[in-house]
Amino acid sequence: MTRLVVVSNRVAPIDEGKQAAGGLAVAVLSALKKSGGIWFGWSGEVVATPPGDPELTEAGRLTYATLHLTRRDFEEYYNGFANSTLWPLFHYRLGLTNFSRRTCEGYERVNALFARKLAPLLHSEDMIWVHDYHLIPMAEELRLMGHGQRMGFFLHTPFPSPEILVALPNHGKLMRGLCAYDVVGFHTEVDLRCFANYIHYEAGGRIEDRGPGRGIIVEAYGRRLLARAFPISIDTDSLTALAQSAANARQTERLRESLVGRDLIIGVDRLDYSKGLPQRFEAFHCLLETYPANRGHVSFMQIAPPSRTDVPEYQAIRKELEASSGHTNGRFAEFDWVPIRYLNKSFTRRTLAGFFRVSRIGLVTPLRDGMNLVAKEYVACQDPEDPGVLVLSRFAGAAQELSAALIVNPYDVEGVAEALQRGLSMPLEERRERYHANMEVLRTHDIAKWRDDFVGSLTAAPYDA
Ligand code: ADQ
Repeated sequence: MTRLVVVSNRVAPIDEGKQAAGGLAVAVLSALKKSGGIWFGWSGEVVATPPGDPELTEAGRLTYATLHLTRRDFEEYYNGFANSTLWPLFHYRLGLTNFSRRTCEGYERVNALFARKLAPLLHSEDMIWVHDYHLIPMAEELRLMGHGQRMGFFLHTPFPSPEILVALPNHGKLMRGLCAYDVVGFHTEVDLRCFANYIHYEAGGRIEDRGPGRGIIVEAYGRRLLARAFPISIDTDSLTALAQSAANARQTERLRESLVGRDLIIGVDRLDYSKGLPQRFEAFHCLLETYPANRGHVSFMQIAPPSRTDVPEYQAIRKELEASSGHTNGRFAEFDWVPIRYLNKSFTRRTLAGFFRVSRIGLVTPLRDGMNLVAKEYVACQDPEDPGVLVLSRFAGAAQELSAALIVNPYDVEGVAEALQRGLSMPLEERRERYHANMEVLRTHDIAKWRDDFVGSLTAAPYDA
């Protein structure tokens, strides 16, 4: 049987029992268990001397292969080109995009290193599935070494419009690398269109449309490949069951008691400038200013564990949010009510599921997001009898599917405040209708479908004329 080899910057926690394992880890693990295989990536450790062979850990039919990075590689590849160049650029934030040839070379060097360290572990019949913007050049590196296996790539971020992408000095080389795969997957049709436009207008390639939802065949840089939208999703049924079981858990009870009958608006995001948190805090401030009846009756809880703390832009946004929440709390708090509860920490999936269930509104307002799984998780965790309302940014990939949410423009702070007011006063019947419409989507498009669609497309490669 064909083995699957998954390559991602980080591998999921090897202890599968860990509740922190997210949707992606669950999907990849289930695919790997089905076919047996390898999960290859960075160990998360930074070391003084260049790494030797990957460390192998066996878990049934699955092998984890992890590699340490040197400080220089970590700075140039991870903090540098991946998170200070590609991440902001792919999220349409040209102003935050730093480019240097030094970090770009570091990125290419680590991709070549990953390919060299992976190569001895590969069999000729393997299928290789590479994840995310950190590792775009992997396939090209492997092909240069003579590997002819089927290789697929999935991009977890948005794919930017070509007008944005061409600001990257090495965009041509990066896109040539992307076309070394047999299958390239994006979250949405919008991302796919941006990619097709790049291929057509910038790379002078050919596009063949396979019909609605079936992707396009791309001919460019001397290669032929399938590019398609594969919207990632969640393990809907098990999350719904988890939320049900967490409905009366101790933490959920404690949260409910602390609210003393007030409504809760919840936000859960990695602390990242793409998530629109300053605008979101402002929108809540605006809600209290514009609709004073909410004062003392509605609280907003934002859970935002810090991420990428070595990158200066992430330190800056943290400071900004501390000031903003302090400002709103100073302006409106009463001796028995605090408007914003702002928490820089992580919770288990079960605790979050319980928190989602008691929240009247799930507020998900990224300025750009590939998909945004929190939006889907919030819906799946609701009580069908008394569901809350999802307020969702039009710039999250999830908005393409969850059209029964209240869709907002996160830059329009007053508009978001209006949507919050509408959500808070929405009649039960309308809440149920919207919930059922969104759940319909999540039941048919869950994480297993994402995995099967992608692996199925890769199995069908190559896409010869
Ligand atoms: P992220 O930018 O990390 O993912 P998201 O899709 O929302 O964003 O996934 C975050 C995950 O972490 C969710 O499962 C969420 O429940 C969990 N999480 C967040 N805060 C947490 C906390 N405090 N405690 C515990 N768990 C927490 C990237 C892209 C997205 C894309 C995903 C998957 O940026 O656009 O949807 O990958 O492809």
